[in-house]
Amino acid sequence: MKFICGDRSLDLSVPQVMGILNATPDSFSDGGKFNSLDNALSHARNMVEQGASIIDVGGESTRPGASPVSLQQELDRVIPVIESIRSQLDVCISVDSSSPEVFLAAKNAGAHLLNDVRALKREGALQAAQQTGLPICLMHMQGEPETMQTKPSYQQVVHDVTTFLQERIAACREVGIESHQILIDPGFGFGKTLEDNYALLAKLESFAALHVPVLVGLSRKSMIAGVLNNASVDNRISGSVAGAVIAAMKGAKILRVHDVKETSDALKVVQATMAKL
Ligand code: 9MG
Repeated sequence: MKFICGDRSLDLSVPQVMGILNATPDSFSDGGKFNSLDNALSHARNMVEQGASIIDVGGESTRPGASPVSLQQELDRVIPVIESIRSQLDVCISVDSSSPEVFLAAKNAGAHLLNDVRALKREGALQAAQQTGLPICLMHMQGEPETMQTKPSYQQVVHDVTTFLQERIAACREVGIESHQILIDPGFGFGKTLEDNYALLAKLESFAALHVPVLVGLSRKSMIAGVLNNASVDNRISGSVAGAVIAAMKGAKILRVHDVKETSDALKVVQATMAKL
C-alpha cells in the first residue's frame, strides 16, 4: 500500500514512524553553544537513523494552554529547518501547521506532507493545501489549544469525531484534494478527557470505515500520564510505546512519536505478529 508524498512514497503496508521535531526556540537552545539549526538537523538525523521515515516539523506549540504564534514567527522557525533537512537527509518531511501561507512556503522549501491539527478549517487553508498538491493529515480537535481542555464535551466521542473527519474529507474532495492524498487522525489530547481518549483508542479500528489511512499521536501525552500516577514526561516512554503498539494493532499506519528507537523496535514486533494473522 503506497502513499505518495510529493516525490517520495511511504509503504503503509507496515506501520511508519513519524518523528517529532519542535522548531520552537526553547527546543533547541543550548545557551548559544551551537547553532539551533544544526541542533535541529542533528536531532532529525538521529531520528532517521533510529527508524523514522517522516520528520514532522512544527513551529507552533499546540499543547493545552499554549498561546498562538504570529505567522512570521512560524515561518522563521520552520522554513530554515525544512530546507536544511531537505538538503541533508533522505526522509519524508511533514509540516505541522494550520496556516495557508506556511503550507505554500513549506512546499517551496521541500516539504512532502501537510499535518494540520485544525483539519484545514482556517480561512484559505483548503485552497492552499490543494494548491500545494501535497497530501494532508486532517486531525480532530475540539476548541483551540489555549482552552481546549477546559470542558471537553461530546454526545458520543467516537461517533462525533468520525462525523467530523468524514465532513472534512468531503470538504477536501470538494476543492479537488483526492482521497488517496488524505490521512485522518482522531487527535488524542486535543479537547478530550482521559475517558474520551481511551474510548477512541479502544475503537480505533472503526476509523477504517472512512477508507483513508489513520495517523495517531499519543506520545508522552497526558492520556499516558493519566494512567501512570501522573508520571513526569521522562517517565512516559513505556506507556507511550504501549499506546503505539495498541494503535498499530488496531490499524494505525503512522505513529507520531518522540521516542523513535523504542517505538520502531516495538512496531517491528507488531509487524512480525501481524504478518502471521
Ligand atoms: C502537531 N501534533 C501534536 N499532536 C498531534 C497529533 O496527535 N496528531 C497530529 N497529526 N499532529 C499532532
